[in-house]
Amino acid sequence: MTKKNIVLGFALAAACAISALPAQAKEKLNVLCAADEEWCNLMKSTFEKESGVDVSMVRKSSGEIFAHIKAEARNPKVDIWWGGTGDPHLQAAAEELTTEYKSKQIDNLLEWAQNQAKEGDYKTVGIYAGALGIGYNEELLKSKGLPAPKCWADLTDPVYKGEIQMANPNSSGTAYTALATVVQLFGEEKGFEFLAGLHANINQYTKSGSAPIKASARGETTLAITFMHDMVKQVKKGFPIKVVAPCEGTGYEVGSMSIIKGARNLENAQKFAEFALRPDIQSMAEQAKAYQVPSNSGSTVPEGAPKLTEIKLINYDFATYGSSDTRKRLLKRWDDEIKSLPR
Ligand code: S7P
Repeated sequence: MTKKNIVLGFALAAACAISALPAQAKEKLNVLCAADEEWCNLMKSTFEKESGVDVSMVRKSSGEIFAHIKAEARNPKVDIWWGGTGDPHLQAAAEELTTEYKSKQIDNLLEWAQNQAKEGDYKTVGIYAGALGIGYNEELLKSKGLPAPKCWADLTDPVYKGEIQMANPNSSGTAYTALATVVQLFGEEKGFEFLAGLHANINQYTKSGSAPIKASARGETTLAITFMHDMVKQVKKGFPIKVVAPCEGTGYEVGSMSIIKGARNLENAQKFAEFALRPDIQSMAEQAKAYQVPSNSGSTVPEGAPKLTEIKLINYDFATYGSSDTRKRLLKRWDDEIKSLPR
């Protein structure tokens, strides 16, 4: 055997040995996302490109995510919960389902986002805000000869029988915000009387909070109760949707993010949390047609986002309505006294 052949033989053996080694495992992150699918996907692809981390992202509604992480609490597979209304994030914090993480950017966040973090002992943080409203398809409303609603109270008028859609507050954070809003506006007894009147006019309780305004845009329901920014999305798409800020005042959400207690990919979850709070990343929301108000004071507010300072907002009590006891009790009462009523 020549010297050249021996060298070649060694090189070949080394190459075989290297190819037999297991491929370096890719860094991973498991995210549950409660914002609209388009925004979830943009966050996933941008983070993957920037970090090289392999992201598995699943979209679910806020109440469903809460139930998911609670069911998995002993053996969590999710690392971070991004988006969705703040109340179930606060409930998760109180039930120790999520873990403390104080972002380096906390001082750059607007007051409502910092308050959310303080309220949840830094086991959650605000990432955006948006107000609840009434939306309707102007063409459909006109063709049916229906009056334009201005107030929550209008929605119990029998002229709207079968014309209104909202989500189920058990699965949807949007609909829980609606439930908590009317209870805060009218008091619990009167709030439930209103919900019973509203129920008589509901054509469907959907699973996802933004589904009713999408249905209204398609002409499948005349009116919808959703966040106003979800209505703006349909307006921007060219649908004849009218956005109404109810005359009595309305509730709002502090969309939040929480790292799951026992996250297997904790470092990557923290990396994602910092990424999601950055102004350049929050300013990308408009690309995904998301019109919430971002939480970082340096972020650009999307063109057309409902101006929270111009809407009559209630002083939404996040501590009470995000607490385990109140959320569980109100949902049970809604199931027992409203959902079961005939329509
Ligand atoms: O579409 C965006 C948005 O309205 O969806 C979130 C919502 O909680 C998720 O939908 P569900 O009502 O189905 O839970 C909001 O946080 C967000 O603004």
